Amino acid sequence: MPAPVPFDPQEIVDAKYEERPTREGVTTKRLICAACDIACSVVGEVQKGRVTKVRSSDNPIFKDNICMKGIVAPKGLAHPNRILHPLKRVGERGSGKFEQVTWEEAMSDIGSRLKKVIAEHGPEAWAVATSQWNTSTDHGLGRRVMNHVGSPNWISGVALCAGNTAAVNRFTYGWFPFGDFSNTNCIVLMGHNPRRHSWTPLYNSIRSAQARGAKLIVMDPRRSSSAERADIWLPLKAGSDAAMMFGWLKVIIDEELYDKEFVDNWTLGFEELKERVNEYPLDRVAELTGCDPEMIAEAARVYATSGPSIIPWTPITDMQRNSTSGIRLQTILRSICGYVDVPGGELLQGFNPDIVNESTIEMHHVLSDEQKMKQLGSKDHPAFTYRGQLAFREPTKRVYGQEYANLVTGCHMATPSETFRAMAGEGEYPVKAFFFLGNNPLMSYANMPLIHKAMMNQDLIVSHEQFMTPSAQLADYILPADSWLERPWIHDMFGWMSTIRFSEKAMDPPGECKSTFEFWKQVAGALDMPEVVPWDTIEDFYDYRVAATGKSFADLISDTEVYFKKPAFKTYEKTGFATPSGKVELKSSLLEELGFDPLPYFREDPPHDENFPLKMFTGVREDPFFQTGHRHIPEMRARCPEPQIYLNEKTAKAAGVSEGDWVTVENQLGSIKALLAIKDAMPDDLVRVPHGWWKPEMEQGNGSLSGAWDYSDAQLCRDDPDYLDLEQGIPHLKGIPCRVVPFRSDASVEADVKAQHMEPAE
Ligand SMILES: Nc1nc2c(c(=O)[nH]1)N[C@H]1C(S)=C(S)[C@@H](COP(=O)(O)OP(=O)(O)OC[C@H]3O[C@@H](n4cnc5c(=O)[nH]c(N)nc54)[C@H](O)[C@@H]3O)O[C@H]1N2
Ligand SMILES: Nc1nc2c(c(=O)[nH]1)N[C@H]1C(S)=C(S)[C@@H](COP(=O)(O)OP(=O)(O)OC[C@H]3O[C@@H](n4cnc5c(=O)[nH]c(N)nc54)[C@H](O)[C@@H]3O)O[C@H]1N2
Ligand code: SF4
Ligand SMILES: [Mo]
Repeated sequence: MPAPVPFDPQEIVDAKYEERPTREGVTTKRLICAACDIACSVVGEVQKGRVTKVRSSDNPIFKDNICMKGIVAPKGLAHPNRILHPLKRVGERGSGKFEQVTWEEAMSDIGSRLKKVIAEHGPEAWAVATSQWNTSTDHGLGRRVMNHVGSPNWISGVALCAGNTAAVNRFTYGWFPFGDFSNTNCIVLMGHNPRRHSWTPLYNSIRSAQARGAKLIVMDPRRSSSAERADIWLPLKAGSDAAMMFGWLKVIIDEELYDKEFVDNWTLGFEELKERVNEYPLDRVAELTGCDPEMIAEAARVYATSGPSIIPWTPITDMQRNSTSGIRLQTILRSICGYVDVPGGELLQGFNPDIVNESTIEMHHVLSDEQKMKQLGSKDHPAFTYRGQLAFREPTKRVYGQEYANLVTGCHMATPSETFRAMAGEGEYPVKAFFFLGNNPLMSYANMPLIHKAMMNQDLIVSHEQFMTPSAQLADYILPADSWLERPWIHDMFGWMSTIRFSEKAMDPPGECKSTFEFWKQVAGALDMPEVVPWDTIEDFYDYRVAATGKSFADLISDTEVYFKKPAFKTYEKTGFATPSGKVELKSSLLEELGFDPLPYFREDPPHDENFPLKMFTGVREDPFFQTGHRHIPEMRARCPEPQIYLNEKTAKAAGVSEGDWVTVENQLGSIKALLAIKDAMPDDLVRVPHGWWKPEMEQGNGSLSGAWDYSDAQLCRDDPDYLDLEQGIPHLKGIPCRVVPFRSDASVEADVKAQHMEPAE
């Protein structure tokens, strides 16, 4: 998620400011924080070659954008747990025993073992998992090396967070829009709940918009802090967002609140859509969502009549069994209300023509069509795979000047579940080598037991990491990664916006830590293809990327904080939309070709199972940590020492548990333990499960995996067919059946599972 920046370059230019004075011996560097993935522009104070402080920017545009995770970063990254040297596994896989080796020794062995896997099983037997959010300097080089080797099997956390939404948005209008927060009249948050210390720039943008008079509509089963500030709060049932949007469309179409001219001139499939929408009268929607029909209608009217309004991207609809329909319904609402590519609406910005974008660096054209079609997940859940996105090549070239637009890196991915199945020996073909960078794969997808099995079944696992995560504990080699304080960075807003920002290198990396640029350069060398990453240094590589600006990277970074393309609106009037028809496809020709319903729909929940009477969701991110990280920092842990689940009083009572108890949350797949916090903001029968808990202080290696087997939510996240989205194959993390019981040991959970003859999910 990139931080919203005002879309008008003039505002940036006008934002003249003076830097605050610093103490003697202190120099400052302009940085982009990567302690989370929203990328605030901040300042690093450097003393004697080390960053001693991260503080807010003096630029009035950015000055409020900082949170506790950014401020504590110099301390967190200097922690003794930081991995400083390459490590090689010496005991059994998962024994947690490693010895120090050199980068040269590691890379030489990695090169020969990877070549062996490729020779035996084909290049597709090599999978890579990353999360572009964190690796930050990968810049598409991983895909580039993989494409040259011939492997399509790249997966990422973005499959559950914005990358998949980007891919699905293309089916309707060919690009992934970004909301114009600075000028909009109404903001609709579907669950999405930015806070002062959770995606701070978005929180600030929403607050500023409200202060200007913009309306706020929130859909959230829980009375979240955003819900408390909203003009309208729709307390819908978890997982029912797509049904809610059908209700909105019913009102907007019946009451003719849509933009008729835009619909007539620029959309296809309106009549069919109308028929589908008629299957969702408000009383049915009220039943599916649990919300009052009058409130549903009122919210729809406010959205449709406020003038340019935005439905910002939300991770909530990225993680539902109706994800594709949910995301498509958002695109349809935006389109028929006439909010696409207008000021205050949803901006289709395209690439910045002056910077070599990551999609170009990735060189997708060198991977043969035959290898592309082998991408795992292509057959059953193709939406964001090469197969699903292939037909965008021609339209994307027509509108955006190049065939491949890997927006948010999510448009040519393998599906994670299919990849782990193949790694576990249960897939279409074997995958035997697995690399991960800036990703904690064991805990960052669904079905942790399967992922564990998959990792234990590998011939070679390589991790590029800063810390000894549970996933890294299973690796053959762990290579020490640098951090955002220790390298320069070009932030291209994940290709989502045309704004480019720059971050300086503030200090040298400690020990033998190296960037992902170095990592991929060395992997290319070890595979005897050094020409694939031909630049000597990261600065050379950046000079190549910015050459069209007429400046070197060093000059640009010293002059420029933000680099803009001139804003343009309604460019589709000249080029058409980047869809096969050139129109907004309310009925998707491509989903139809792929064998799916071309219109959105709502799949109702599987039948209620009285063994698991509650529903759980993963989420409500914790302020002091980012995802599975940061648990090692004492100042942060003190704020949130243990994983907590939330229940309301009534539900807790029915489950026989009370505030402060250790409890077990369990379902057909697994169980976790957590402390119970009673929250009256929770509705009946809903459980909040925190994401990403492990304890770096606990024993490493198989057995505990530093507490991952005790606490990680991925043990409860199912990926059997009932709980996967059909088109994308991503799991349902918002409304999974479960139960909460007083804490009990694993052995007693297992005995109970056997006694009830419960079949574990696949
Ligand atoms: N079960 C389950 N799965 C989920 C979610 C969930 O709620 N439940 N949430 C999803 C969401 S929203 C997201 S965004 C993804 C995130 O999933 P991940 O991308 O796996 O996010 P993190 O848990 O932050 O793990 C990132 C790892 O990168 C390391 N790292 C940080 N900076 C660098 C760097 O500069 N270089 C390198 N090499 N490594 C670095 C950190 O130490 C950390 O171990 O997970 C998704 N997966
Ligand atoms: N401090 C901190 N900040 C973070 C992160 C972090 O780890 N720490 N992670 C960042 C990342 S990568 C992400 S993706 C975001 C995620 O952050 P948000 O987008 O805010 O999402 P969540 O915190 O997962 O959940 C937000 C809300 O969704 C509601 N909800 C649950 N199920 C449903 C449903 O089915 N429908 C609807 N409409 N609402 C539902 C919950 O009640 C909750 O209030 O946070 C980012 N910000
Ligand atoms: S919100 Fe906090 S952690 Fe995220 S980029 Fe901004 S300062 Fe860094
Ligand atoms: Mo995310």
